[in-house]
Amino acid sequence: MSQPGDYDAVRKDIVAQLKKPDYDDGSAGPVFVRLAWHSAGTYDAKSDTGGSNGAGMRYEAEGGDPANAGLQVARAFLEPVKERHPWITYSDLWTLAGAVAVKEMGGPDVKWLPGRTDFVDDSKVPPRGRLPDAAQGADHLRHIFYRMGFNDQEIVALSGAHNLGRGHKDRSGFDGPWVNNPTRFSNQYFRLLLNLDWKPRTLSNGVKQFNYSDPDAAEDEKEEPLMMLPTDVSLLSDNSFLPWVKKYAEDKELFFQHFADVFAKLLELGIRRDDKGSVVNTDNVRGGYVS
Ligand code: CCH
Repeated sequence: MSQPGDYDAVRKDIVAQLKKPDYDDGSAGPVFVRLAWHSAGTYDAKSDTGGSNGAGMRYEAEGGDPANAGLQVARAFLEPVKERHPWITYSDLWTLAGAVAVKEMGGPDVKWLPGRTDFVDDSKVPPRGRLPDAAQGADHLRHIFYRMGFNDQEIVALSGAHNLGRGHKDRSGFDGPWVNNPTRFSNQYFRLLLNLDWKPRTLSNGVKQFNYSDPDAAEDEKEEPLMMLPTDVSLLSDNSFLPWVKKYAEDKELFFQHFADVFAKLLELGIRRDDKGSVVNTDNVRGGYVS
């Protein structure tokens, strides 16, 4: 067991959990990023509820939300880290795992601060339905992300996380990776979104997505098709989103800077700190928490 507060020791053990030769594309990194995002993406600025405080996904009410299907895998991968550092809260561990995974997969340093607390029961778990629905379009993205306090540029920067990982038929119903190397953080998602010919495709489960297959590949060399969600493709037909897709496709450094800022902001939603960085009060965690 490490000293309470030794976050570097926790970071090292998260890194040690990333390599998973028999899982997906060989890394737990993408699913850690998704866990961090879904833990935070329930935030509602108006009522100041939801957000990464509380680690509500430990309870059926949030963990069993179909929008969170598959994230139990990420939580299970992190359980040995919690066992070695029992002093860290789950809410800190899940958000830190997202930041560490982005960096380890070649992305930017994401500023991360500790101090989140875990719910003692499920009475403050946010209602279901606050996470985005991939079958929808630009209006829906605005509805969801404006609720958290993000603007159009930030929505596009956040979408760049789809450089990582894949859709799973047994989780969301979508199928396939967005890019050829889904465990390497880059701006490839934006370049492919802009430049490939995305064809609508209805999968055998009735789910509608967009696919691309290299038409020049020989039959025996055909790779798994790449995919885009309807929400991803909606970024192309929106006058305010499209310029940012183009900027991030052209300028990897700009994307990395903006992604680092917006991912850090996401992980902090609902958390207030003093000028030393200590959590002072979180109105949305009034009562019912353990520290
Ligand atoms: Fe996402 N995402 N995401 N996403 N996402 C999925 C997978 C990942 C939407 C839908 C889906 C963000 C925004 C959105 C990741 C990070 C982020 C899947 C497939 C769907 C569906 C899930 C499955 O089947 O396993 C929608 C809609 C939005 C709206 O904007 C944001 C923001 C982030 C992070 C900043 C990552 C990473 C994955 C891959 C997970 C994996 O297991 O490989």
